[in-house]
Amino acid sequence: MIRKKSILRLVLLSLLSLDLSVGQLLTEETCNVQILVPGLKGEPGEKGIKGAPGRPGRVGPHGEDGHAGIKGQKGIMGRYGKLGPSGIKGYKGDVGDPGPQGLTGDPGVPCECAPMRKLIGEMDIVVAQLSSELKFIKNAVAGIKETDSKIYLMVKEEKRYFDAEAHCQSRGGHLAMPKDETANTAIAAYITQAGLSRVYIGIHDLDQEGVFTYVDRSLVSTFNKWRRGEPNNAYDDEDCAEMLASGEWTDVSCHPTMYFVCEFDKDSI
Ligand SMILES: [Ca+2]
Ligand SMILES: [Ca+2]
Repeated sequence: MIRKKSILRLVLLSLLSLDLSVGQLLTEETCNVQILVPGLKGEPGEKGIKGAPGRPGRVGPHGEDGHAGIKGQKGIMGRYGKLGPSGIKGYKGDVGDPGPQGLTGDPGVPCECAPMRKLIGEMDIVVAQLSSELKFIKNAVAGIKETDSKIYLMVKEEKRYFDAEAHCQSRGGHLAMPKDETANTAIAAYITQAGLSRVYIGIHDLDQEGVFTYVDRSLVSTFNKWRRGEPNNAYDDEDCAEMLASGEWTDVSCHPTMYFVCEFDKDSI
């Protein structure tokens, strides 16, 4: 009986203690909810295994230009190229030395020389006639012009004014001095027939600007053929004169070279 009571007491005490423990636990749980405290730092973990290779990175910026490389060695000679075009024909060479004398030929056959001589004589006459006619034609083409008192000669050599006058004087004349309509017309026709457009004539104002004289120093007074607007002493440098194919005169510079016409007095020839 006593033993049963003891057991019951123990049970009751256990229940009481259990109840008391639950009450304490609830009280403690209430406190734990309101106050959170971090735990202590854990121990370091073990080293992980090596990861898989990463993705390729982005393309980097353009690098700097490299330095020139070292010159390579000379290559082997290439194949011959195609034949080029023919060059310009060279100059004719000097005449070579005379060769050795040839062998003596066979004797000739005797001929009737008289007819041959006659034929050669006749040919000489024809050649002489042709030469005479050729001279006449030359004179007619290159020829001279003349008036009653003057002979005019076209000189187809380009010269400056002073050289032209010197050329005429060296032949006993002067540059042409058209002092009347007849002379002027003859010279103008000469220019036209020669296929030229202008020639120097013997008129200038070298002694006094604006006062034109012929090369024999006689004054250009009553007769003149100045073109309209001439003489104008253009660029302050026109002291000589030319005649155009139309027969008109213009004052021009003395420096350019051109053809010219000389005149000669018939009386002095
Ligand atoms: Ca002048
Ligand atoms: Ca002029």
